[in-house]
Amino acid sequence: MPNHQRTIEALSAIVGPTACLTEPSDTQGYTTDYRKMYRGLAIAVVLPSTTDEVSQVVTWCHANGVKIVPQGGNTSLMGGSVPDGAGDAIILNLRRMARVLAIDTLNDTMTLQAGVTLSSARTSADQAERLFPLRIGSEGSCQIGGNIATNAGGTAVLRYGNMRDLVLGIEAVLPDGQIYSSLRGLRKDNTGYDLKQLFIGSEGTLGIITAAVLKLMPRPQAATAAFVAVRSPAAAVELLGLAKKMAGPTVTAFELVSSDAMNLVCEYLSNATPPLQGQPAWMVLVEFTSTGSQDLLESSMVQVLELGIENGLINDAAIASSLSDVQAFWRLREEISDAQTRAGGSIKCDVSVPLSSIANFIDEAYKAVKTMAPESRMVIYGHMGDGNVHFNPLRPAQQDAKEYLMAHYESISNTVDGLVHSLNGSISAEHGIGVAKRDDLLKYKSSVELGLMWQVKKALDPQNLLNPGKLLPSLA
Ligand code: FAD
Ligand code: 2HG
Ligand code: ZN
Repeated sequence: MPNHQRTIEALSAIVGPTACLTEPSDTQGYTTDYRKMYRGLAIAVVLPSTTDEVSQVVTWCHANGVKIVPQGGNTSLMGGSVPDGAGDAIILNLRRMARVLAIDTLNDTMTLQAGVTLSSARTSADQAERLFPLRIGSEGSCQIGGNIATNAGGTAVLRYGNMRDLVLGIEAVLPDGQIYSSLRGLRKDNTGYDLKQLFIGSEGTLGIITAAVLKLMPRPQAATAAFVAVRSPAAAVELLGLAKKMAGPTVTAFELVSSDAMNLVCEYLSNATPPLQGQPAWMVLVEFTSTGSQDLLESSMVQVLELGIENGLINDAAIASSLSDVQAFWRLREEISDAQTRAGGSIKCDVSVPLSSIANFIDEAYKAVKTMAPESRMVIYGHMGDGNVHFNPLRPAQQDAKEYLMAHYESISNTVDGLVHSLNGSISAEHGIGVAKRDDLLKYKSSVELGLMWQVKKALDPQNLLNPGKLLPSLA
C-alpha cells in the first residue's frame, strides 16, 4: 500500500507544490462530477504543465502502483472523470496544458495541447479563417483531450463527423510513462496499425492524451436555420431525406426536439420564447451552412420546407431571419441538457439506431415508458440526423426527483436499452460508458468484444492503474 504522503511529495517535486492540490476546498471541484451525481476522493489533484511532466508523474505512479484518473474539463455525463470513494488515486487534470502549438493553413490542421478547451480551439481556428467543427454544449469547459478520450459527437456530426473523424494525430503518455506520438498531420499513412485510434474513445483507460493534430475545415460564410413542426418522427426522417437530396452537404444539423423538451427549456431559461405556436409534439431544428451566398442558402431552405409542407411532413415552420435568430434557436436547443439537471436529473438514455429504425424506436420506446410511468415528461431530443437521440424521461412536475429516479431509472433504462439493442443500436451513442453504463456492457457486448477490450487494456496497462473501474466491466 503506497504511502499517500510520499506520493504527494514525489509528485509535488515533479509539477511544483502549487500544482499538486490536496486541500479538500481545492480538490472538491475535481472530485465531484458535473451533475453532482458522483462524488469521489483523491490523494491529490496533479496539474502538470508539459508532456514531460505528465510522463514523469505517470512513470512514478507506475513504479509505485498508484492509480490515475485522467481528467479534462470534468463535463462527463457518465461519471467517467472522477475517482471512486476509495481515496487511493490521483486525478491528473490537463488544464494547465492549454496552448495551441501550431496552425498550418496549407495543411488545414491545428496542433494543440490536450488541455485546450473546445471553445478556445474553435476560436483559434476562426482567427485563422478556418472552422474546427466539433460543436457541443459544454464547449466552454470540455477539453480537446476529453473530447478525444470520449470520441465526442454533438450537433455538427451530420456534416463533419465525430471527434474520431477530426483527429489526424495524437501524443499520449502510456501507462508506463513512455510517450507515444503521431503528431504529423498526415491524411494518408498506411504503415501498419493505426495506433492513435486506440486512444480515441478509450475514456482515459489506455493513456493520457497530451496533444493532438486536428483537421480544420473551410469557414462557412452563410448560415440559416429553421424550427420546424413535423407531423411525426417518421415525417422528420423523410424531411431529412429531402433536405439531403436538395441541399446536399450544406445540411449541417438536424436536431429533434419533443414538446416536453421545449417546454422544459423555456421554463428554465430566462427570456426564452417557444419558436412555434401551439406546442407541436415534435420539432426539428434544421441548420444549413455554406461557404457560398447567404441568399442562395436561405432560398434553398425555403425550397426544402415548401416541399416538406407539400408532402404533408411539416405542419408549421419558423425560419431565422437574422444571425441572432439562428443563435436564439441554438440557445433553446443547447440548454435542454442543463434544464434537466436543474429539474433534478432525468433517466439518461443516449442511444443510436440506424436512421431507418429511429422513428420506430421513438414510437415504441415512448409507448413503453408511458405504460411504465405514465406521468413522465418525455424529454426526447438530439441528433436525429445521426440516428442518435437523447431519450431522457423526466419526473412529473409535482414529483420529487429522487423518488422518481429511484422508482424508474433501472426499469426504464433497461427497457429502452433492450429495444435499442433489438434494433441493432448502441446504448451509448456519444457520451461513453464511464461508470454509469459500465455493467450494462455485459448484456449488450459479446464476450468476444469484451474479451478483446480486456486484452488491449492488459497489454497496455497490466496493473490496471489508468482510470480503473471505468468503461470495462469485470468479467466473471
Ligand atoms: P472529462 O469529463 O474530464 O473526461 C471524460 C473522460 O475522458 C474520462 O473518462 C476521463 O478520464 C477521460 N479524459 C479526459 N481528458 C483526458 C486526457 N487528456 N487523456 C485521457 N483521458 C482523458 N458529449 C457529446 O458527445 N455530445 C454532446 O452534444 C454533449 N453535450 C454536452 C452538453 C453539456 C451541457 C454537458 C455537461 C456535457 C455534454 N457532453 C456531450 C458530454 C461531455 O462534454 C463530453 O463527453 C466531453 O467530450 C468531455 O470532455 P471533458 O474534457 O470534460 O472530459
Ligand atoms: C446534448 O446533445 C448533449 O445536448 C447532452 O449530448 C445530452 O444531457 C443530455 O442527455
Ligand atoms: Zn448530444
